[in-house]
Amino acid sequence: MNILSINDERLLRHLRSLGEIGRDGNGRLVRLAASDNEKLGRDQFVAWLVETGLDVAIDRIGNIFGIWRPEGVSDNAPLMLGSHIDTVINAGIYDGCYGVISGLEVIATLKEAGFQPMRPVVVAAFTNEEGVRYAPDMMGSLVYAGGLSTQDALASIGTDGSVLGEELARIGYAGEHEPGFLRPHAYIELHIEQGPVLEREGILLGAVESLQGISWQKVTIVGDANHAGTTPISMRRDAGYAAARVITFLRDRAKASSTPTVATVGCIEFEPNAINIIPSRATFTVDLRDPDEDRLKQEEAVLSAFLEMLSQEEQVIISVEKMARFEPVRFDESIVNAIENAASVRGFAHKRMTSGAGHDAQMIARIAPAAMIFVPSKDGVSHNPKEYTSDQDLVAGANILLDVVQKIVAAG
Ligand code: HGY
Ligand code: MN
Ligand code: MN
Repeated sequence: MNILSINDERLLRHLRSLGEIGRDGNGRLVRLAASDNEKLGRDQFVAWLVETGLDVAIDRIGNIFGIWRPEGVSDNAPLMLGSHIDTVINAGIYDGCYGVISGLEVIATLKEAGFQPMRPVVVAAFTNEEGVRYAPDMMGSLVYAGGLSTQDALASIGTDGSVLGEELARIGYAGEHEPGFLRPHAYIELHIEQGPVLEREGILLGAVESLQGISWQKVTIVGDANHAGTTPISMRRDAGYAAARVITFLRDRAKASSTPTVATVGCIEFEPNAINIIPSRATFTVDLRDPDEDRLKQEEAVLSAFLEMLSQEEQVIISVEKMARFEPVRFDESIVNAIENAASVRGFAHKRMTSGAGHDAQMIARIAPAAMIFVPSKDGVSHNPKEYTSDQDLVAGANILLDVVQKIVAAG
């Protein structure tokens, strides 16, 4: 059977070249949603879409779509591929970009081979998947799936005080299409695993069948500023110390647990943030995740009870703001099967997995059958410039995406 393969050199060249776009003065890759740096990445992606002969559409939340509409099938619901090209701070070059570039590469390969799909094929780059500048994460795909109104999303205030809608307009990506304007027949996202499982088990492909629940909260603790030298410990209302107790409580609880629950405090700020003043205010984020919804709910309740106790004990005022909350998602069994079969045909070792990270697929799964394909991450590292996946694994993953796409669009 003649098995098509993607153009390895073009895939890797596009990936590397996008990885060089949006580096700051220290050489760190920082393409935060709707920033000038991200605009540069968006512009490059759109240029590649045009080069590939695709129609380009941008919706009101700035999601970018490259659409291949072969003659005679353009009215059928499209198969959608994609991911995101915004990054975290000091990012690697594969997170998100690999799925977008591979989706483009699969379409280019099929077009060059004269393949005749029974439906259009679209590659999407969703806005603000990372949620670093504007919460929640996976925002563009969440809006696309109807989980957040376009208006509310555009009104989001960033960590830098900017307004998302104004930023999208400023960088020229406030599109005119209504989010959701293309109802996908199915959605497939190729992504690096960003965890240690595949590498540790020596397996090349992950057929991702589910994705864990995510809870993001912002906690504010208010105490009293006072002199670091003259104030006896017994008289302190120390917001900084109280925050430290929360961080260690979360870590100790997750560490002691036999469940896959994870807890992370990624951002923290003290006020007035001076060496010789007891902090009057501590603001920090809590990221809780668990594949089981009931357990995740329980972890949220346990944290809330701990904060209640802490506010009494330390005589501080504690308030919590919900930033994002997504339940665990199960992906489409038939697509997961197709991924496993494609891996078997190519003789690639594969396993079913749950994703620890959030992805656009978990949002698009609300409006269409969806699933993901993972390839290994070296040392399980991601959200870090050391993020790395071998060229061989990158190409293998893109070829599996190509095989699954052909299977899905060959049928009516
Ligand atoms: O938070 C996440 O899991 C994703 O990287 N946005
Ligand atoms: Mn990602
Ligand atoms: Mn990420």
